[in-house]
Amino acid sequence: MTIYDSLKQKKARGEKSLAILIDPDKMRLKHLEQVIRLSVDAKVDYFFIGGSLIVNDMLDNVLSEIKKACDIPMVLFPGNSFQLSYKADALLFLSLISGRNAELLIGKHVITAPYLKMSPLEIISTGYILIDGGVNSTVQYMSNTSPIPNTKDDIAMCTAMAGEMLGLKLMYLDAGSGAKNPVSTSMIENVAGATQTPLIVGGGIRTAEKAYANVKAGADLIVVGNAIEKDPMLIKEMASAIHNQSKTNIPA
Ligand code: 1GP
Repeated sequence: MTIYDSLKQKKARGEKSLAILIDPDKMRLKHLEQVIRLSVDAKVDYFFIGGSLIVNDMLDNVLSEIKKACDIPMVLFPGNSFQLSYKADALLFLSLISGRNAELLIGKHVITAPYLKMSPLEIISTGYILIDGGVNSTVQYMSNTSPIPNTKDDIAMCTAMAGEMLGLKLMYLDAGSGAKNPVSTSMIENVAGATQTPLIVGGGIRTAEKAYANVKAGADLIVVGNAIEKDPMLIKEMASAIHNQSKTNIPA
């Protein structure tokens, strides 16, 4: 079964998923081993691999390490068109629909399409919606776009609706890595209520409580990066809160 089909099936069954975001530049291999081990134990659903800017050439190494150690699917979440590796299982083909930078809406896609067509990767078209996270994020700077203000639920909702009508298969609400303010539950509720595509939410999620609130509000897949890099022991409680959709599993 494809990763996209599994996401749709889980959505239909009301099951929620956790993806751990691994920035190949930031993660040391020793630390990676620990993150993989804890992720397998906690039944983490996906690894997302990517960063806004990758300076060191560690992408292939990181993918090989993960593949050697476990079966958790690896999804490329590319910050740019150079972040491509056939060692992954799938790629989020991101269109930055919150922005008005034609290159990131369609331009880069035209250039990469023939390479992706030849690749064994599962390509998942994704409406990437950047929300103001209260800090100037790397994505904001690199993409030269303005994020949607975090109180403007209606803009996020209409953007996701348009993305779905254009045929994008997933929506990703992202406050940006290291966001001070993660995406609000009211925005998640509004977007989830107006669209049928699986909904990914990430950026600045630091606690199991927030992850739980997000899935209750309608997010299907929660992405956590920074918080796990700082404290890999969080993986277990995040996964438990998301999979069980229960506050009782969140340690006090
Ligand atoms: C960023 O959604 C991801 O694109 C994850 O953000 O690193 O803040 O968890 P964090």
